[in-house]
Amino acid sequence: VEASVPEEQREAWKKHSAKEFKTKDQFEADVVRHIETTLARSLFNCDEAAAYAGTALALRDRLIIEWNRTQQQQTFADPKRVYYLSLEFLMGRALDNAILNVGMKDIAKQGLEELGFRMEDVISQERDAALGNGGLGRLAACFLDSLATLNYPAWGYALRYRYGIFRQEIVDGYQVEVPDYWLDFNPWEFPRHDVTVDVQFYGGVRKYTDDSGKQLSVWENGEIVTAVAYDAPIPGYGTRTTNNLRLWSSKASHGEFDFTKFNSGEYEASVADQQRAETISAVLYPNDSLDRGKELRLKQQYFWCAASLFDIVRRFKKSKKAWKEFANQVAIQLNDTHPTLAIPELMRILLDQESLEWDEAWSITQATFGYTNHTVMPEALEKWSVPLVQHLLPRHLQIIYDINFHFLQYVERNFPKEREMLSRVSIIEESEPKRVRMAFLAVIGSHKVNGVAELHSDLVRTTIFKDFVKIYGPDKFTNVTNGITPRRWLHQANPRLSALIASKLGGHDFLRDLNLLHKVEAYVDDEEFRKEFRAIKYANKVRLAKYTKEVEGITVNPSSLFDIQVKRIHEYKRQQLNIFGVIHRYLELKSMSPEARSKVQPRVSFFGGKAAPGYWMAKMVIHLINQVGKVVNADPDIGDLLKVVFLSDYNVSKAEIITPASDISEHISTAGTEASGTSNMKFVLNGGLIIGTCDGANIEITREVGEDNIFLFGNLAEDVEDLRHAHFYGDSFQLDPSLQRVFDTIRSGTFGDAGPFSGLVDSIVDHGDYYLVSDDFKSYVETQGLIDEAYKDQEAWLTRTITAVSRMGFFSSDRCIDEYAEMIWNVEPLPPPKMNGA
Ligand code: BZD
Repeated sequence: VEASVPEEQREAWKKHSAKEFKTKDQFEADVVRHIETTLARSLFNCDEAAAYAGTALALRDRLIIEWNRTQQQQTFADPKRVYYLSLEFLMGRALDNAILNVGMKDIAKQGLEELGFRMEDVISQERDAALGNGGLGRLAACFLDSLATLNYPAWGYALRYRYGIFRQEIVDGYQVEVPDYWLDFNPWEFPRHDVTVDVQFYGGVRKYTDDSGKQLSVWENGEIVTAVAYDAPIPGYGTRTTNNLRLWSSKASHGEFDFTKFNSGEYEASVADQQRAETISAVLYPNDSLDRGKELRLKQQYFWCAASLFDIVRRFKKSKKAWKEFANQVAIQLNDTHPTLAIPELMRILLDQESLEWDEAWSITQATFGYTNHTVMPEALEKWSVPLVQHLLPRHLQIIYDINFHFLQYVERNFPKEREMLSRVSIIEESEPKRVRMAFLAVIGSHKVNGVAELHSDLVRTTIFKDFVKIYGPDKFTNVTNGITPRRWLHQANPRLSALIASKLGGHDFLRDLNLLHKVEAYVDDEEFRKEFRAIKYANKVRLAKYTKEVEGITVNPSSLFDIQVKRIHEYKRQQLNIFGVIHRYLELKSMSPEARSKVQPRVSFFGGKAAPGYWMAKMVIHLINQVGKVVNADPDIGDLLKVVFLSDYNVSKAEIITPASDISEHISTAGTEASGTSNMKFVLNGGLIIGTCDGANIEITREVGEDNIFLFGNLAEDVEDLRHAHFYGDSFQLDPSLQRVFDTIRSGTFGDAGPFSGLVDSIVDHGDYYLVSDDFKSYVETQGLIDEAYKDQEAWLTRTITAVSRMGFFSSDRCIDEYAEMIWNVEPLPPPKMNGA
């Protein structure tokens, strides 16, 4: 029962109810009050860290007022809500974003100055919330920003990892993983010690007959772990809607210690229990492309699904609506297969606890869930061993088998002549041991399945889920091309460009309606506009050069062409193609006459990204980049003509410095492997061009910006299969001579001990070149040559970049969210809350 203040006493509350600061003076007062009282510091010992803390706490007060009102409003109106279940939210920093979204930038900047601090320095004190690996986690974060901005009643659900993705250090050119203690000080979260859920593991299933003679199952005698809610406010831009991101933290169900055990002398056992429980939400798994089938990962998934569903069902039940209304009140989106256990969990609740009949429970479940696929690569599709699921979640395994039974019966009835199809589409793979195919369960348990770019969604329909298209018809499968939030990726990361655009468009409306950018195209020949646009790009490059000097100790010339590839390190993303191209460039430069060299376009090749700790090949790619950098950067023949930089510990806040500084960024995956990519959109939006393959969203970027404003190369997805086949069965293949020379140079020890690099070279020469590096090398190098030439004509280059920016409106995550809302969730925005007296 919720406590509520009686009507007669509410006047006093209203009088004292928290007020948000509106003026610089009020802002300063709040900051100083927090520094003096919350932090117990003073003007004699206030460093930048304390200034950050004080500012964050002042902003947080303000967010929390709007957050409370939004939640009250939503409780009152009880609209259909969206629940975005993602094991990852790569949020980055919150302070700058909060200041911009509530429109307090000038006040905060001036206020901080009056208190003796520079806003940039204060902001950079914050640690990133790095609760994600890469694109999937960052997409979830962009979606939260759009959901709030568009006033959709929406919650994110995830885990509160004590350690986010590891910090990357480079030692002797190798990646070293260091723990990320991001929670040391986190003003953005609110522990809700009163919002807990007990989650069960292991145990057994008992069948019984109730009073009415109905057969029921109950899951019992398991081990209980408690989930505690931690909430983080998600402010929309230019609206009072402030949504909630709820993160679950695990703790022992009996609190700190089991006192029975403790008092009976089993001190160690009691502590061990506690630690075992806390382990569940301790670490984010750093693998972004390989399913390792670890028990703790499955525990994380269930813990989070069970706590979130309990919470969602609890909220629904408060409204006293009938169960048939559930899917009219609740839309749950599964971000990849990681939350797929939510499907059997909802079934368990409906069947075992609410005593619904199977058919009704199933139609509610299917109507509730939508599933987003992010990869078609087989090694990344989750499959859990049946014995493991049986042991950890015995009741869920039964339900999964029942779902499969009903599904296969349906298939059998409808496709009686296609008996081989049954084993192909079965949720249970008949391997040794048997495995649960989570992607199939997600498809079967959802009413819509979407890919994240057009090509990817086509591949989803024609490859991994081909049979399901036949079974369910094509309408169940759809596309929602990814997008990015222009608030963080333009306004925040590139404030000067945002201001320039605003000055021409008469305000910042384009940040809420990115299609308005098309009006920028009218200024493509405007000399004053061009001058400022060029100056902004240069300033952003100077900023990255300064950062590179300070952090990596490498001097780069900001007048060079800045070529950037930052993303997770993976063979399919082909950083190896890039670094082989760099080596080729180096060798070409070395063999040129001074006269020829003087005509060469100087270039800096930046790389950044983390490798999964157990992914040897990816780690060797990082090593090769660093070793090449050491040799090239110190070569007096080369000077500024070529520099190679590995930017360590790539993360969201670094992306905000890196993205606006590119001339060219690289999105060069083997065609058909990169589901969408989202950094490609960020780079173009910030006035950089792309070198890319016909893959993922590159294709739609080309459609939007025009073929003249992007540099495409390489083989097409439709040819990949034949090319792979040729590597294995064709006549012994001839390596392109320049790639051969690159390999010879690596093997000769030019970049240090060649041993570590043998796997990289061999995978291409001896092991079938799965990612088709050799097939695309020539076209890649030629295209880089075209880029050098094109860049020399600075005026034409500028025209291309401005044109491209003006055509990027489609890639706002606001557009995605509206598509999800309409096609998948069937939810409407709720007008933002009114404030006191407003
Ligand atoms: O998702 C990425 C895809 O590779 C990108 O092409 C796409 O743009 C984004 C967003 O749709 N996938 C991931 O980032 N995947 C993971 O991070 C991941 C994490 C855990 C387990 C499996 C995959």
